[in-house]
Amino acid sequence: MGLLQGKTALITGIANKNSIAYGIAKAFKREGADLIITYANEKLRKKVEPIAEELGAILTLEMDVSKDEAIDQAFEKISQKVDGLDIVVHSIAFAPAEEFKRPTLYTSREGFKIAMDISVYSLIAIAQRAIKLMEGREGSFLTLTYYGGEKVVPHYNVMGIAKAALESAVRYLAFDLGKMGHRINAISAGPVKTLAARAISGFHLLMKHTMEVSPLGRGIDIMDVGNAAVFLCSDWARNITGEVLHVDAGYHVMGVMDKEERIEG
Ligand code: 0WD
Repeated sequence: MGLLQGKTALITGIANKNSIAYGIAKAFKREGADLIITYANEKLRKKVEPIAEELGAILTLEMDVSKDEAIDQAFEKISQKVDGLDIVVHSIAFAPAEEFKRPTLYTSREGFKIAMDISVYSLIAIAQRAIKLMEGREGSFLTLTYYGGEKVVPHYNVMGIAKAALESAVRYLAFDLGKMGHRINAISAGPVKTLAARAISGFHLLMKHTMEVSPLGRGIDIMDVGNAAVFLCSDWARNITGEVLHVDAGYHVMGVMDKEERIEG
């Protein structure tokens, strides 16, 4: 029997088969979960519908998290389809491309607002609706973050600020959701080549550097994240909440980064 047998999971943030959320959905499916898959807009529909079909999703629908009414409408449709929800995966982030091209010092007010709204507030907005479908269950929320929220990663800029806020939101929400018996955690994933990652200048150098200096000396893939997500959203993790789990081949434990040392040692 799969680790998520009998659970219904809402998965956001699949843009294509490179998306981290796709790895999570695949792993969830393997473990027996029923999947509800959302896509951001009409443009992504054509890409996401065949993926959802391949995964045997029980419902596939649009949910643009920048609008409260759109989130309400999506949850209305979800509540018509299922009795309840056990798992919600928030795998969404966005900042205007210009914000990755100039120093953080010159972040625009609008760019800051958009990054925080789509990448952080959306988690809170989704949680507000999802808890209504989690009554009587031990629900589990999961979001995706990156090391750039803890330390300076050149070019990550306003998204680093947003990830720091997101990780803090996970802790505050853990407190509120815990009273209802629900959990929330984050996975801090190492760099993965996705659509969102392409917006960040020098991303390939970042990937190379991470692979060279991380303790395991390799990169990660979306199934690494998917498998960790299965654990965090399963009953095996029922006393883990407010946590940020790094799936990064150990990169975050390094202080001095000397690739020669790792290779020769
Ligand atoms: O190296 C990486 N790729 C890492 C990504 C390392 C560590 C963390 N992450 C995080 C990202 O910051 C994000 O929170 O993982 C999450 C998923 O990102 P991803 O899988 O790297 O990127 P992608 O495949 O592009 O999926 C992100 C999706 C959007 O894709 P596009 O590229 O179309 O912006 O977020 C969704 C959308 O599907 N999204 C929205 N969904 C609903 N409403 C919205 C929106 N308004 N905006 C973006």
